[in-house]
Amino acid sequence: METTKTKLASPPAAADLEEMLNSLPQHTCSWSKGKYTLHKYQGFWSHRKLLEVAIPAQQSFKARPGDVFLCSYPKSGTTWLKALVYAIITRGKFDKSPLLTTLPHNCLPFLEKELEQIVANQKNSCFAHVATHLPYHSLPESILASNCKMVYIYRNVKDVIVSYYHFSREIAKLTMEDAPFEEAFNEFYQGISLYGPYWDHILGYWRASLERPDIILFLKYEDMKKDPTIHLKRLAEFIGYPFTIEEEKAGVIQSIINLCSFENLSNLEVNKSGCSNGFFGIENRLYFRKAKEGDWKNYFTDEG
Ligand code: PAP
Repeated sequence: METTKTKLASPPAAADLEEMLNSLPQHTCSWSKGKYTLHKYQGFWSHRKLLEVAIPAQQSFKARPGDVFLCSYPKSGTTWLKALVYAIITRGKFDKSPLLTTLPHNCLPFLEKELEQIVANQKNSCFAHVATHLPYHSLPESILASNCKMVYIYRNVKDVIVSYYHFSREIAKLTMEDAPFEEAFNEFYQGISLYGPYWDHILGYWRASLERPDIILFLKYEDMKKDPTIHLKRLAEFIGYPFTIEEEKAGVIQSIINLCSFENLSNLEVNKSGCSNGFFGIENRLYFRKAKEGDWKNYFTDEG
């Protein structure tokens, strides 16, 4: 795994950041008709716009003990995890939950996009719940130094590839005919994908979790689908918001599961027709495609 860090002593000035970004290796994905370019930084691939925030975050972000980080490789269940965590920490008013009118991504901030908002929120609130796709080795050092808890969600890699293919193809506004799946698969397999290589990403967190099981919780998308109750209880307990017996009896767990289910969220007007993830102008519906385990079978050959 290539993890050589480009060390900066302090947050880079805009011109230095620009120069550094210009010097990074670039790759325009072959399936994308020139529309999807990734930059390689500290051994992983990302969009320039995300790096423009991630790099200063690495240098200046001061995590506090008690902050919780929701970590994932893209398309592994981030939207669901964000919705669940938000519903856990704001439980009590399900019929008026902001999740009914707001994209889950806008309920909890994302480190590589909303750094300024996160820092501003630190002045008002006790603890933050922040999402990130950064690999473990590239997290801001304060997250590790403060022993912040991390929840890592992962998913069958073949379904991740299919989900990633459709998401990035739609962002590039290409049809399936114009963006051959086989080419996207080959690049992913070679490690060239957003926040890829995939295996470096998952292994980085996995190895760290073996050393620090008390601060990193691994959740598997498919297990959560199969038995959401048990995993929601683990999640709530881990992030410091355990359910009381009274809450369990009152059906709070089931209410959260229902509120955050794909069926519920994907049918909300905001998630069907909104376009509120301003950073890239991504339509909300793109975060809610099928949510089926094993969709890869429709794309892979027997050898795949
Ligand atoms: P992101 O990394 O861009 O935020 P992420 O949420 O991790 O994406 O992954 C999107 C996948 O989660 C989609 O899978 P699919 O392409 O195979 O359909 C999406 O449908 C699925 N998803 C979104 N919301 C939910 C949910 N509430 N429950 C289960 N799966 C969901």
